[in-house]
Amino acid sequence: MSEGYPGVGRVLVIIPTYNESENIRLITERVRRSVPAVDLLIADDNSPDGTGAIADELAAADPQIHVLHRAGKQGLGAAYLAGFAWAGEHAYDAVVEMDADGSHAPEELPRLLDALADADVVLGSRWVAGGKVINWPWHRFLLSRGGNFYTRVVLGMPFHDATGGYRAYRMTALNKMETETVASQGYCFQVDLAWRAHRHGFRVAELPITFAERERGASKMSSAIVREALWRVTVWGTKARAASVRRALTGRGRAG
Ligand SMILES: Nc1nc2c(ncn2[C@@H]2O[C@H](COP(=O)(O)OP(=O)(O)O)[C@@H](O)[C@H]2O)c(=O)[nH]1
Ligand SMILES: [Mg+2]
Repeated sequence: MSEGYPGVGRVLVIIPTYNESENIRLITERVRRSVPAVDLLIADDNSPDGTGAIADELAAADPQIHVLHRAGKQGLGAAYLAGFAWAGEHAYDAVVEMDADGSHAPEELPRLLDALADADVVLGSRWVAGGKVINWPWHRFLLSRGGNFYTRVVLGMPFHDATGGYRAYRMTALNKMETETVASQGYCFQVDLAWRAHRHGFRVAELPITFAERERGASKMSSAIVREALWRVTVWGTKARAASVRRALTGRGRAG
C-alpha cells in the first residue's frame, strides 16, 4: 500500500485491458517509475492473448500492482465501473483512467495529479492549446474533432475533449455521480462521466496532453462504439433541452 500523492491522497491508476499482452509490462513499468506513490489496478476482460496472466505475474512481483479479472469482454465502461468500485472498497482517495497501449504517457501523470490538488476532476485534453496527437490517421482525427464538436454543441459543455480517456477523479466526486446508473459501454462512457461532472458543478480542470497512437496491438474502436456515443449524446442533449424548456414554461429559474 502506497503513502499517497501530496494534496490528493491515495491514488489508484486503473488500466483496462483487452489483448494488451505486448503493452502491459511497459505501461506498468512506466507508471511505477513516473509516480512511485501511486498503486495500479489492471482490469482485464479475460483477454484471449494472456494479458491477465502477465498481469498476475506483475502483481506477484510488486505489492502496488493489483489485478481485477473479469469474465469476458464487456466494454471499457463496465471495466472502469468495476475498477472504481474496487477503489472504493480499498479506501482510495482518487482514481486515474489510463489506456494500456501507451497513448497516455505516464510521464504526464504528475501534472494531472498536481492539478487534482485543486480540482475534483482533471481531463487530459488533446484539443486545448498545448495538447497534441501523434501518429493519428486523418479519419481518427476527424472523428475525435467532430465528435467533440458535436458533444460541445449538443450538451453545452465547456470541455474541448470530452471523449478522452486520460483522467483523474477524486473519489468524493465519483461517489456523487450515481455511477450505478451509467449504461454507456464504449468510449461514450467518458462523455457520460464528463456530463455528470458538469451537471454536478464539480471543479473540472482541462489540461493539455500529448496523445500518441499505439505502436503495438490493435485498437478496439468500432463503428458500434461510435454509434452508441452518437445516439446517447443526442438523447441526453434532447432531454436537457426539454427540461430547460419545462423550467422556462413553469416560470422557475435554473436554480429552482
Ligand atoms: N477491460 C477492457 N478493456 C478494454 C475494452 N475495450 C478497450 N479496452 C482497453 O481500453 C484502452 C483503450 O482502447 P483502444 O483499443 O486503445 O482504443 P483507441 O485508443 O480508441 O483506439 C486499452 O487499454 C484497451 O485495452 C474492453 O472491452 N474491456
Ligand atoms: Mg488506444
